[in-house]
Amino acid sequence: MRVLRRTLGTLLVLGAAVSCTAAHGDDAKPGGRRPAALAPYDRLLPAPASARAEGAGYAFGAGTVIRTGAGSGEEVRQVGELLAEQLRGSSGLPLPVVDGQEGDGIRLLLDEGAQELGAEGYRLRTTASGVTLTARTPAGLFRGGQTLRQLVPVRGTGDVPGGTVTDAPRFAYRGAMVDVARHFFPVEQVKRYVDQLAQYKINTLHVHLTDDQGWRIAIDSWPRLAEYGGAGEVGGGPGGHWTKEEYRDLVEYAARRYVDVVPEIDMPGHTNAAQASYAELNCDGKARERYTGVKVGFSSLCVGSERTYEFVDQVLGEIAELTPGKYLHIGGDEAHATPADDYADFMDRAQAVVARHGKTVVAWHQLAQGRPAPGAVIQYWGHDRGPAAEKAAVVAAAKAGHPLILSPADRAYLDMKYDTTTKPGLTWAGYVPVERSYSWDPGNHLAGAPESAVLGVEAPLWTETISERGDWELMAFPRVLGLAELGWSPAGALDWTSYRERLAAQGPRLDAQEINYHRAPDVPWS
Ligand code: TNX
Repeated sequence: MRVLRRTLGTLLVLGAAVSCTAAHGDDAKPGGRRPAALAPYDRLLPAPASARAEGAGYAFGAGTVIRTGAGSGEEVRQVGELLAEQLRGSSGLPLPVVDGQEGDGIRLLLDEGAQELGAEGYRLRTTASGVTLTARTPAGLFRGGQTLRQLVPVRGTGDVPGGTVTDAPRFAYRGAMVDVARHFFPVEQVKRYVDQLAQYKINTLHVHLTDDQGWRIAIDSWPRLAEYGGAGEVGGGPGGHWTKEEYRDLVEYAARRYVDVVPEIDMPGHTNAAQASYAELNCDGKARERYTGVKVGFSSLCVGSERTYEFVDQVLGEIAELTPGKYLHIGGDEAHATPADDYADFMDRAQAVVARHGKTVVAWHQLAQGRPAPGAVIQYWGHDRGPAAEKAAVVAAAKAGHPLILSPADRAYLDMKYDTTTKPGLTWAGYVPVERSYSWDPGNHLAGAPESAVLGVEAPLWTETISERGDWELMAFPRVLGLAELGWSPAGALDWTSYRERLAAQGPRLDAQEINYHRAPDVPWS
């Protein structure tokens, strides 16, 4: 990847310089200048590693077909079908998917020898005869297809301008998290989010499936978890849970979009819903009441009881069985009701269970103050004013070889209010306007942690104050697009002045998709 970055760097101006066509007109409007319309290759979001407009364009219209190479296999065909479906939605064109590369149109070409493109990179070349997408993997073709969607008109048909994009991600892990425990949401809503995210090249969906207020996934060996522990939520609503069928369907839906689902079972704290479902999970043998408030840190599994570890093993076993991806998130945050020694002992055993089920542990950064197992991934959710000791432990873990996922709460937390006027949301990490959520570099954010330890970024959406889709989207959009760019684009492309104009250019696309986004005053929406 580094080699590619260097190669691409010499090939062309990186994103920051790409917006050279953006004249900064002075026709002022509140909150910013109105940007002149950006040319298509200048407004891509996330900014690609390199993009150059040149030569004649391709007329995307009634005659356009999508060509998947004969013999390139079923998966490429599926990528072609999905791209066709997406482009039909905006253009109304028929866009048949056909075999064979000969002829005009949109061509999907698998080139396994294109090492420089890596696991998700692609090249997109537009000439008068069509658009050719080349990648080493089907995932790369899918990512390139999402770029193409930004080069065609938001609605209808028109020219794709001539040019070349050569692109690959800076970080392997580009995630978003949803908390379906504080408020329950059906799988359909999560699928909608997957579509919204995948178009900006996010490749991981972390689902926070359990917490004090609800257990949202069916577990065959412990059925009351979902049946009883899932039947409630913050504020006293009915809650709900996903069946295994629904969960598998979500995993497959996401996989078709090259989005990996990472399930989280939060332990040993945040477990009241489980402790309400089964008396035997409590040290005093008494089932807890279900909880509909928003406090944290009051619950704990019974660390000294062997029954607890049977529970952990059976639950994680069933979750591992539902998970094709390699990561399993075991929480580990805010276990204030678990003494520190017990916490470390519990996490040792929970991590061993994950390994036994063939998965790699992800945990919130409190694990760094316990004993992270070799290879365990640490998810940092601290903030600028957070305790130095916590940061030091995370930095030490990074230096010892633990990969980091960065979700700094005062930048990446989508449940923080934008400003004083935001209705939903919390403020414990401060207000997070769009500029603040974008303006940091994951490569050097945590002083002392080497960039090589950074696996990527993730934007969590906690739902204590969010119970419907409109608020979910309002909090996520547009900030999650900035996180997508921080995860994908080269460091040299990260620039607020350029970004805000490219973000503004996404407005009509978000409108067309009926996404309820925050019209942030720091962005010059047209
Ligand atoms: C902290 S982030 C939590 C969550 C809350 C969130 C609200 C983390 C690992 N723990 O339990 O929902 O703050 O912003």
